[in-house]
Amino acid sequence: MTTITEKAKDLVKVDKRDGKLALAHIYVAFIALAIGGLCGLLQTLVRSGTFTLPWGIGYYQILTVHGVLLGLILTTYFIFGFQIAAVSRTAGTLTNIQRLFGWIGFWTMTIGTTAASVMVLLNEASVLYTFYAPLQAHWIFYVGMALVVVGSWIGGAGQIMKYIEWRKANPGQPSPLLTFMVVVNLAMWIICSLGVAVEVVFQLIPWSLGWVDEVDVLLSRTLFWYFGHPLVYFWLLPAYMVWYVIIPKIIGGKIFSDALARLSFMLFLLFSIPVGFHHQLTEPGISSFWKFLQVVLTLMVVIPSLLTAFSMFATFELRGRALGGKGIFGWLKKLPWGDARFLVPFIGMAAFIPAGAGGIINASHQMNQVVHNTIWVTGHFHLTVATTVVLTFFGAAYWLLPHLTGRVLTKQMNRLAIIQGIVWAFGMSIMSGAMHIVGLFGAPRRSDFSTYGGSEQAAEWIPYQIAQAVGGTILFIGIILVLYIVINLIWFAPKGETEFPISEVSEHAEKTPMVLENWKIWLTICIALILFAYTVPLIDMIQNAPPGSKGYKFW
Ligand code: HAS
Repeated sequence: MTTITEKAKDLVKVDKRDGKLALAHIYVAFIALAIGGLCGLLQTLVRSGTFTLPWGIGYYQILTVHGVLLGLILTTYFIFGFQIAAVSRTAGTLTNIQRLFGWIGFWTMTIGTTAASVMVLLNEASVLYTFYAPLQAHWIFYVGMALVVVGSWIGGAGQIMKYIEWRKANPGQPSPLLTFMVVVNLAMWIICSLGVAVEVVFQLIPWSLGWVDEVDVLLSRTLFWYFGHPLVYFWLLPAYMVWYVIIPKIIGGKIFSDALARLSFMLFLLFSIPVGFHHQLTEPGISSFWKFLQVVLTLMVVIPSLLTAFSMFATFELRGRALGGKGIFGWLKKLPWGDARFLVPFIGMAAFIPAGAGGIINASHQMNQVVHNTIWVTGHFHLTVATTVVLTFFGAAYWLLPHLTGRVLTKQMNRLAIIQGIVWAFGMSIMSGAMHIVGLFGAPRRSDFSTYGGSEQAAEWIPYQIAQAVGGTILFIGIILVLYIVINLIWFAPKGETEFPISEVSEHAEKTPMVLENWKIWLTICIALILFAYTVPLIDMIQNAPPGSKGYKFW
């Protein structure tokens, strides 16, 4: 009897109308993967020194397409698709108004994405994904990016409204864990994206339209990184949602601790925003005290990741031992290695161990002098976002897509997905490994192939750049494989029922204290920390502003 009830519970379906909204986002994400991934392959080929782009296409043009489509569009759209499905599955079907917000957000973001992408493709905005001033893009590019942010606010509001509705209907009870996590991620996103919105609307758009001649470069970068670092956690937290809530169910275990999961998310809300200066450690104009303070806060934001690592190890070990695993590592053998829904995200987790260590190196003020603006940093973010996060998203797509399309992942597709994960890990180890090593030899990031006037040092970098092209080519095979699986799951896989796995919390876990859901406390601390870390340096930057810069277009 219990089993039948359990089974029925497992097959709670996301409402079809919500599923359609989620799918619309996920389709755009995978289109971005196809185009952005192709540009990535071309970049590594160009940098190997053996390939020239045809038809006058510029290196920085494809680098911008790659960064914008993969770093900003693939991530944001997949996250929104996943979050909509997650809220609908755990807090209940969206109301018509909430869904309408979702659709308005989707179309606003999509109009913005199209406008920005067209300008990049026309070579009017080869400013890379950080769109650093004084490089100046066409104003339509900036308006497009602003629409993506505004659209995400509107779509996000729909998800938050569902959470508020749930809390009102269930006073005194902790909200469903997955919905709670979605709301933390959105709160962080909304607070941080205010920074980039101010930069784009008040600095970059008037400057690119010629209404003002000059831009304050330091201020614009500071506003960007106020947004840019929490942005990376906006990518990471949905991966953590999958690790905390979905993976335990897939392996047949339970969530180690609901309270610990919520605490770790709240710590991300507190510490992921007041840390942007760790991207500006080499910039003049910010005093070393404020840099030091933000470095300390950066090391605080490592703590919730360490909590997550602990929690995941505990979940795996408990399950492995329950299945009879003995000895120090015997439990590892008992995990379901043949299940792509587990293995692919697991590869992402394993990659996060060296990736996170690299992040701590970056954040350490002195060591940052060695790696800043070298291709080491590119190696770092290909391990974090392009492996840990993206492989978790792929692993999630292998059950989410068939759940939403009413199909099943066949044995053959599961096998192919496992091959895909292994191909990705192999290609990324070569590419990101070469980037890390040659970065330590001083090879710059954000740069086209050059022998730097026949310099001996630059000649030493070339073998590593060839290794990056080999790794990049293998990764591109990985992209073709994932796109093949995704197309199969959307249109061709056999019809059937696929579970949206949601784990239960372990019966040994402590009760979740309601203080973890007291937004007044957490938002107050969050805003206090931001004000503490940014007020004085921002006043200083504005009062003692260096001369502004005119716009440059080097392409
Ligand atoms: Fe970073 C630059 C510091 C995490 C992304 N980062 C970047 C850029 C990107 C990026 C895109 O302080 C480049 C921006 C640009 O274009 O200029 N980063 C950190 C730190 C962390 C960190 C301290 N970064 C991320 C994540 C990203 C990301 C996550 C994307 C998703 N990063 C920096 C700094 C820079 C930087 C400087 C500027 C560099 C410069 O000079 O320009 C931390 O959050 C990392 C903490 C993580 C850990 C790992 C915990 C491990 C876990 C896995 C457990 C595994 C299990 C599996 C359970 C401490 C949770 C079991 C495994 C078995 C093998 C059994």
